[in-house]
Amino acid sequence: MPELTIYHLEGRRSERLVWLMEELNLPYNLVFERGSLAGSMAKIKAVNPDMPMAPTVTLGAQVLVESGAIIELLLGRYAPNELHPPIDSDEYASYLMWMHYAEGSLAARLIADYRTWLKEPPTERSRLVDSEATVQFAENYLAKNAWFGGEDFSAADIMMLFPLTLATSLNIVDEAQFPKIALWKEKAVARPAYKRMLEKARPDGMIGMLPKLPSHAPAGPRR
Ligand SMILES: N[C@@H](CCC(=O)N[C@@H](CS)C(=O)NCC(=O)O)C(=O)O
Repeated sequence: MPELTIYHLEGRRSERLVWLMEELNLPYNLVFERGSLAGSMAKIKAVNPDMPMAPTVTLGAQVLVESGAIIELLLGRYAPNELHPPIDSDEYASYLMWMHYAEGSLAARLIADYRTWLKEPPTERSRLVDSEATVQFAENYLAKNAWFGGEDFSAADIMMLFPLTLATSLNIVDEAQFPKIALWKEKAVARPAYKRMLEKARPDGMIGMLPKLPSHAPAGPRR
């Protein structure tokens, strides 16, 4: 495996890559400036001026972004039988759906609602699929499955933890409405590899938290 370096912002999506490498027991370098998101971002910009995002990783000479794509690449090349259900199973289809749902639908809608509601608190639910609907979809799956890849922990759980934590910690949705997600989070963060990730990648706890929303959209059926 070529040398892998993870350029990281504390408490942000780059934790996914650190967690993955800890689960797989594979080697990596971790680059960030402890306690300074701006300092860490300067390091990211130095290697990735075109698209300065966390995670940015270098794999050999290649510079890459998009956590989900990087995870799929690393598993496919260096750990083909780990952290996903068998490819010919129904669970694999669900696993792949959640791998992409995490950023494609969930994070995208959470962040869109957060930015809008920060300026103007919502008084009614959207007619379109909104944050609450995207989180409810995950809650419904966890009512029937232990993990986002079915029976066993998988990389889909690594992808889903960041947006589902964002959803409740920023008060984009009401935490009390999603008990299955709350239980799943407890199991995920109890994993030894997650704890090792925290020690290395978030040594001082969460820094630079965005402000919580004063209120989320009222619950209930959409018009
Ligand atoms: N879809 C990307 C999102 C990456 C992303 O937006 N990362 C945030 C940190 S969690 C970031 O770098 N934000 C900096 C900015 O938006 O300027 C992924 O999953 O890697």
